[in-house]
Amino acid sequence: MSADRDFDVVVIGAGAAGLYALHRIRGLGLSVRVFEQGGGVGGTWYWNRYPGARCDVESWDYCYSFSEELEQEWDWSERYPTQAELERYFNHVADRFDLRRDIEFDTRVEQARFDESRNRWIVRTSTGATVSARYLVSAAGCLSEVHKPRITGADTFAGEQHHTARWPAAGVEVTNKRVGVIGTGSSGVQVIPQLAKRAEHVFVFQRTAQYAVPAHNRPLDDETRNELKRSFRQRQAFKRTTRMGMSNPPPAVSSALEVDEATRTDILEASWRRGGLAFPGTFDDISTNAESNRYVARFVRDKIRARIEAPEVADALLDIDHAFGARRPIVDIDYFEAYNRDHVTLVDVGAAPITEVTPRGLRTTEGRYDLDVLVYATGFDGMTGALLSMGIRGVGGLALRDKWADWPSTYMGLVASGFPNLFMITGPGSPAVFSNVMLSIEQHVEWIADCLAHMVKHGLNRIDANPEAEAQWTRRIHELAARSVVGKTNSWWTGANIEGKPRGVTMYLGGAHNYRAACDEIAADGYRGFVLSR
Ligand code: NA7
Repeated sequence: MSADRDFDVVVIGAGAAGLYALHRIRGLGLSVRVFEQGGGVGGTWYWNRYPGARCDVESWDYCYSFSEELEQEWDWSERYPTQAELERYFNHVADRFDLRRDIEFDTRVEQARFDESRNRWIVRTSTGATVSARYLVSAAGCLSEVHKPRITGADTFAGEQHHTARWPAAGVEVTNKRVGVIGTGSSGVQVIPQLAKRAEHVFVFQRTAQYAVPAHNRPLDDETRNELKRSFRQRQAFKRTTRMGMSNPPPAVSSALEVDEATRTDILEASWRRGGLAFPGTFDDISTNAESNRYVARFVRDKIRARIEAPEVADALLDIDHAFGARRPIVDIDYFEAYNRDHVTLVDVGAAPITEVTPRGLRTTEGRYDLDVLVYATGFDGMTGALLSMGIRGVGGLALRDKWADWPSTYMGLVASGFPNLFMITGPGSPAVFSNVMLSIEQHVEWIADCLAHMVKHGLNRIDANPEAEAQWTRRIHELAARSVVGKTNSWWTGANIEGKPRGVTMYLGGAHNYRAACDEIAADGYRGFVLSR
């Protein structure tokens, strides 16, 4: 395969990671090409256009920190930014840093093969083009490969059907329609109350009951915005010292067990009033101490129960079979209240599974539901799905899919041995989604850019991971996961939602601050654990 064009670096994806990678790597004086399968920038925030779609990390944390000017000139309108606002933000970033001229939209990377004789990646795209690059940087995202379960008869449905992550830009008319929603993860929890505002009837097909924490969303006033701008540097510095990379205050006490019942309840009440993703960090030991976890889980259930009028509906919504935090916490806005409306029906498909989709609707083992619109809020093939969809082949023609058949091992989540010059941004083996992903993206991009600068400076052309260092790092990932409740149940966090996928937590759970320090140390130590050569 000969290349039509040659670049120093090809970046896959023009979401948050790809945009910053382009900006930063271009700043090194290297030639960069970005391929983006969507028609615009923003990644997750380009695709997830369903009603109610918004980030559940606060706007002041879910943004870049590399440019103080950018932060000072941009005004967030709410505590949690909507999809539309985030899409505007990423478009603003693309324009402000003049990024579009190096991005090819509507172009998917279909194959990438490492040419060992030249130490270059040969990349083939969906437009039929073949390009070569010294380095390939995957900014393909942790939650971008859509998961739509195979249900018998799915194609026979006569109404409209949409996945939340492929929602039409023109919207979907649900007024006076019977709508079915499969899935009650973060996407389902956001879309259901919105659909309920207009639909004639909403049937929610819930397989697994889940905890959720209230968002307490609010508009941001000028005073708050000015204060956020004033404290920019201080907050950025603080975030880098925390486990999750967010500017939430640290817990008042570390263990739920070190205080008496009344104090514990007061602390939980205060944290609940604040809401959002800070709640799982109310105490340090929620994810590692079963007793602390039980207290918190009971508190959350009681809070949720108080929001639901019908006891039998509350029972079904609270029939939760896992510890608090074992799955990705959900942040809700008016979700449970939706069930207090007569035209919203919860269908327990854990007890009576979906058997088929018919032209008229959906069948379970116990009932039939006539529908006009069917919504799949069924999530993603997380962490590795996008990377594995691309036909990546490394040294000796080894497919990444084969290397990762049993486990997606990497060194530091950055490079997988046998796949030289391929960097992953928030790849498996890094904190990735178990942290403020915007901050983790910046950390990876900056580390990668520094590494590229080092390679150029020293006339080096090839970087691979040492297999022994990779094996050791992978053991560390497993050890940390074994100590935590995180992932102690089926969900996308453990790959359990995808048939045939290896099971287990692939994220580094040791804290984003510790991970950052480890990456910096490795670089300072001459890229220990990596093999750099000409
Ligand atoms: P999630 O969290 O993976 O949720 C997917 C939902 O779809 C979940 O409730 C699943 O039930 C349900 N699902 C999937 N397949 C089926 C079938 N076959 N039958 C019934 N129900 C099914 O995806 P989201 O998009 O909501 O959120 C992903 C992340 O985005 C989120 O964690 C945040 O980080 C942002 P299950 O629980 O597997 O029984």
